[in-house]
This record gives sequence, C-alpha cells and structure tokens, in this order.
Amino acid sequence: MITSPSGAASGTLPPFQFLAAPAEWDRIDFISDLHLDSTRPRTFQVWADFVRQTPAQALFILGDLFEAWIGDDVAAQPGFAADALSILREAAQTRWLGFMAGNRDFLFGSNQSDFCGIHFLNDPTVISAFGQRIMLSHGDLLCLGDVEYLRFRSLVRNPEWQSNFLAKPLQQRCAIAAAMRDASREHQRMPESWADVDTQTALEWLTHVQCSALVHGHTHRPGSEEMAPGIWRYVLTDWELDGSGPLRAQVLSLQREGFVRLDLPA
Ligand SMILES: [Mn+2]
Repeated sequence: MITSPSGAASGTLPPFQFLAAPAEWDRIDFISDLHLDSTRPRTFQVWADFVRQTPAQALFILGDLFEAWIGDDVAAQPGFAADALSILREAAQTRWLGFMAGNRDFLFGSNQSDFCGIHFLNDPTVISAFGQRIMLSHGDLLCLGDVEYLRFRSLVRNPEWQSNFLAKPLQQRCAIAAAMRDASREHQRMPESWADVDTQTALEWLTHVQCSALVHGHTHRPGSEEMAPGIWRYVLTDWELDGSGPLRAQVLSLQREGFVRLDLPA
C-alpha cells in the first residue's frame, strides 16, 4: 500500500489521508458497525470466521467494530476484548487491515502506535483502487444535523480529554461509558430518526479530492444511491445475528468489476 501524507485542511475541509491499492490486489472488503461485545456471541463468531476466510487482500473496518472500547488495557486480561484482538492480530499477518474509528471505539489502539499490525486510518481517507477514487468515512462527521452529538464528538476526540479518561481506573471508565450509552439509548432506538449524511457537504469533500464514490457506515441505513451524476454513495449495514430483529451481516466488496454486497450466512 502506497501512502502519501495527509492533505492540509483548507477552510471547512477535513485533512484527508490518501492510499493507493497495489496492482496485485483484486478485492477490498469494507465492514462497519458490528458493535461487537461479549453479549453477542453469534455476531462475533460470524465476524471472526469472515475475517479469517475472506479472500480479499485488504479489509477496511470503518468504525464501530466494538460496542464500546474504554482503553487498550481491557484486552490485557482474558475475555472478549483479548479474543477480538487476537483475531485482528492474526488477520493483519495475512492481509492489509485498516481500522477507522467510529463513535463507539475511538479509543481503540490509542495507547499503542503499532497495534498488532493494524493500519489506523484518518477519517476521511481516500483510496485509489481499480481505476476509481473512493472516499471512506465512518460517517458521523458528515451527519451535520446531529449538532449535540458533534459537540460531544469534538470533546471526546480531544487528546487531553482522552488522556484524562484513560488515566482513570478501569471500573470508573466502565461506569462513564455505561452512562454515555444510557444517554444515547433513546436516540439509538429509532435509527430512522437519526441524522443522515449531509449531501451537499459530502459532495464538496468528494469533489475536492476527485472521488466518484463515498463508502460509510454509522447510520445503520444500508443502501446505494447516486448522489449526483456519476457520484455514488454506499452505506454499510450494521451487523445483528443475536437479537430478535432481522438478521444481517453484510460485507461491501470492491472488486475489479465494481462494488458488490455479500450477505454472510447467519
Ligand atoms: Mn457509529
């Protein structure tokens, strides 16, 4: 993977990271919003099997892999987090593995610069692959209607807030994370009422970096849409294989012929 330094922010544009897929790649997979935790063993298992078995040369995880991540030290003791980490570590040895932070797991890897060979991605990142330029984002940064959340986001993405939080004892961090989740539970219950990506801003970013596609998650409203002539957005699904609602576990795969959605067997 050829990497160039982040572009500087100009005006309201965020800094972009640029990647170029090596010529020998022919498949890149994208997933997000798995919200893995110890209470959802079937989702975890299907994810683990997928990560081990996908023939893709690269896997991009675009945020909210974990329901919550309160510090890398949780993986120091045996349990769910340690198991997840060992699967990621194993995967990073056989394929290019990229991780972009979501609103639930933005502290993942924050204590370590080289975390099991995972490549940490800027949000947004641009990848050139198979003759296309594609912008990747978790999506929360573009949901401009979610004013209250964006204020919260800029607080918790502040390095000083993060180092203060990470310095607290594990039990206290658990309690804070639980309180945060409770506060957003009502919000979470009705995904159809969540803010969506602001089309005009997304198009401005896409035009600036000359991309013809946007891939994002976060909204839990999967779909493919032509935002403007020749410019498409692909919204990833969240994963749910343990709950009572409709079961879903889908991978968006970019191959030489274009994007395809692959439903994993539940
Ligand atoms: Mn999210």
